[in-house]
Amino acid sequence: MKIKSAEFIKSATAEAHYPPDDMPEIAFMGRSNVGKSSLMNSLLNRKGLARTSRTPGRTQLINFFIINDAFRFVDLPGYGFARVPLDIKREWGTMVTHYLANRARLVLSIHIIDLRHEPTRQDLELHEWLVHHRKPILTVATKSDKLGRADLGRNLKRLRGSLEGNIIPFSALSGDGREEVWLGIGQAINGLYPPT
Ligand SMILES: Nc1nc2c(ncn2[C@@H]2O[C@H](COP(=O)(O)OP(=O)(O)O)[C@@H](O)[C@H]2O)c(=O)[nH]1
Ligand SMILES: [Mg+2]
Repeated sequence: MKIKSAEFIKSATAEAHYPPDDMPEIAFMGRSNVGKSSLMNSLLNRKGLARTSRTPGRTQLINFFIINDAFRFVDLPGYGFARVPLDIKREWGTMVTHYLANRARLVLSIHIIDLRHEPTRQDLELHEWLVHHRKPILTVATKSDKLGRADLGRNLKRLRGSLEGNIIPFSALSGDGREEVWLGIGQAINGLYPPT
């Protein structure tokens, strides 16, 4: 995919502030600090468009970006802070599932998981939610550069045993997996994902 333009549009917490549901959207989600912003920046060849940081941010906002004036990337807030109070966790669930359940033009949910570790309980809960609601899922198993060849193969096999659908190993450092992720996004925009 040639990126001609990529711009931040707006942040929202509630549906009233979403942009109109009038073009394909690709949503990115995962545990906070998993590498979500790094994946989005790598896909768009933009260093600072989706902010990356060492300290997991506390902002609980849905961020909309418009790409090539044709489709949107939607950055959903990360989950899984250890020290977040329960009511904020509930708020996360309500806000994110509301977005995911109500967007007619949501063509792909990109779930980012750390390839080094087993999926967390919340990773599995989100995955099950997406499967149950028949959302097209692409799992991106990130930070693959941190693993040797043998561990990479073993962890990927383990992930494929516990998650449904396509799983792509990815590294924001080397760009490995980037083209495969774009292939999935392109298919989704064209109504061809999951491929049969
Ligand atoms: N080695 C390596 N580090 C990564 C990768 N992706 C993200 N990181 C690092 O992980 C940390 C969190 O990344 P970020 O994209 O901000 O995560 P987010 O909270 O999910 O948006 C940062 O220090 C990144 O540099 C990757 O593919 N490989
Ligand atoms: Mg981020």
